[in-house]
Amino acid sequence: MKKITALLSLLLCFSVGKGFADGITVNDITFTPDGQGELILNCTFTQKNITLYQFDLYLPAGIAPAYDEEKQDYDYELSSNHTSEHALQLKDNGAYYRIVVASTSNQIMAPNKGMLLKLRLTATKEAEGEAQGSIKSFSLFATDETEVAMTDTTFKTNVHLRAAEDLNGDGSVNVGDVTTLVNMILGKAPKDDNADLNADGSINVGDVTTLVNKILGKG
Ligand SMILES: [Ca+2]
Ligand SMILES: [Ca+2]
Repeated sequence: MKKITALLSLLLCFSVGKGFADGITVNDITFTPDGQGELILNCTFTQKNITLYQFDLYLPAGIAPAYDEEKQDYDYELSSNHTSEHALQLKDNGAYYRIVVASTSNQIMAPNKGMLLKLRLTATKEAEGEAQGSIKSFSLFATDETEVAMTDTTFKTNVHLRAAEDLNGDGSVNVGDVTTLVNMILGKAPKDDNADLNADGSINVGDVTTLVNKILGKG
């Protein structure tokens, strides 16, 4: 028992003594039925005087960074350790997205631990199921031009989009969706653009027929 305790304290000393290595981790992403997901990068940076970082983001087919039409920019959040001078630049290079977070005036980002970056993603039908993405060539740079490279890392993506006919969003297509559709037609429920199931531009009894046929396996 003493030996085990001694061994445990030795291990503890070792892990404490090792300190924090610079590194990044990334979450696996489960998308909502509407195809929304969030890539969250967490980090431990002990390197001082960091002004910028860059990496290449490889996403499975059918998944892309979300674009916010209102902001006229990609939909992302930087950690509170960034100054207001820091901004994200994203370039679609075909096989991957190169992402650079830099300050326009070489502002230092405080040494950082925890959430570094949140990037919102959207998934289409093409991405349905499980796949893998990766982050490669992650480097951060300090004011003295020191470059610290991070180990490449991977993450899983899980996409299960809602069927067009699943109007009440409960994961299955059945008579419950007919009730939702009829309520939309009667104005008792807000109309959903997805409810135009026969794609004729209006939501009416024709869509009920299409939905019932689908439930009966005729659609
Ligand atoms: Ca349903
Ligand atoms: Ca219709």
